[in-house]
Parts: sequence; C-alpha cells; structure tokens
Amino acid sequence: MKLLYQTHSPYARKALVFAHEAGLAERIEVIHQETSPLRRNEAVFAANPLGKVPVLLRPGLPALFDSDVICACLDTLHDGRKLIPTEGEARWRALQVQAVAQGLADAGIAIRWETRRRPKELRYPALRDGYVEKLLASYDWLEREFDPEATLDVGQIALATALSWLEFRELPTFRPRVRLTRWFEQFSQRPSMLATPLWGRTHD
Ligand SMILES: N[C@@H](CCC(=O)N[C@@H](CS)C(=O)NCC(=O)O)C(=O)O
Repeated sequence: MKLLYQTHSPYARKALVFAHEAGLAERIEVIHQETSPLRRNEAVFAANPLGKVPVLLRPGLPALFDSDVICACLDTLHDGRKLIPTEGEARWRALQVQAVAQGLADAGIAIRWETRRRPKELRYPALRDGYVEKLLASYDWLEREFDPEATLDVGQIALATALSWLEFRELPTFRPRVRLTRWFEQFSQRPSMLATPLWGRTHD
C-alpha cells in the first residue's frame, strides 16, 4: 500500500501513527505530497476529488481518503486488538474524541488562514476569534471528559496528532489543562509518535 502523506499534516500523521500502532507501518510506502486549495496537486486529485491528504492507495482496490476512513480500513487489516472499539460505550467515546480532534485540526487550519495564509487585506478577525473560541472550548471539554487511563484507541491517536500539530503551528495552547497535558506528554513518547515527526511548511 502507499500513503499519500504530508509531514506537516495532522490528519496524515494520524493515519500513519495508526498504522504504526496497528503493526502495519512496514506494509505502507509513505509518499510526501504538498497540498493547498491554492495549488492543485494532480497526483492527489487523481485519487481524491477533494485534493487532500492523506490518501491510501491499495493495490487493485479503490483509493481511500479521509483519515477517519483510512484508519477504519487499517483496523480491518491486522489481527491485534481493534483500535476502533467495535461496541459499547468505548466505541462512542473513541469516535467522539476522534471527532473533537478532527475539529481541533480543522479550527487550527481555519485560524491559520485568518492569521497567516490569506493576504492581510482579506483576513477577517471576527472569524479567527470564533475559531479560537472553538479551540479553547474543546480543550476544556477534553480536560473534563477525556479519560487519560483508557486503553489505546483511534480517539487518542487523533487527539495526540492534532495537539502536536497545534503546538507545532504555535496555535493557542492547551497546556494550562493539566490532565490533558500530562497525557499528551506521555503519549508523545510512544514509538509511533517518535517515528513520525512533524516538519516542513505549507506551500500555498
Ligand atoms: N478530513 C480530512 C482532512 C484532510 C486535510 O484537510 N488535509 C490537508 C492537509 S493538513 C490538505 O490536504 N489540504 C489541502 C486542501 O485543503 O486543499 C482528513 O481527516 O483526512
């Protein structure tokens, strides 16, 4: 399999960390791609009409895109404990945390558009502030609701990769939340995280 990847994408890193945790990393060739809505990448568009990474290319099968879908597929390809719980409250908890993590990354990207990526004269500070509010409210929700003792699942993988990216991009910090920060620091030491460092800049 091939993974269309980006070394500075929280979503791509999520898929790759998931592959490491599922014991599948050896079966995946990682191919870096730069993407931006301002800079069409033909190789990515050929596999994903949204022009985004990550994309999983499977031999003889249709390409899969969106990190949620890729993780769900990868979870069917290994014999270990499922990282997306199949039933009970554990399933909803993992998927809920994954959804919040996706929202964190989405909000972070939106803030970057309003602070750096859009030309100055087109920026809209009220929109930036609205997305900052979503980030801070989500951090508070995680500090209250997230269970740092739970066994490894897709929610944790999505959360760690989103938080690491928010920090990498110097977006408003989660660090005053003590429980969340302690969990994040521990999770960041996992071999799957150490094997997938964030680096590089966005090319618009
Ligand atoms: N919901 C998607 C989001 C993917 C995404 O936004 N990827 C960014 C890289 S961080 C991208 O390729 N953006 C290019 C664009 O928006 O055109 C996922 O979870 O995979």
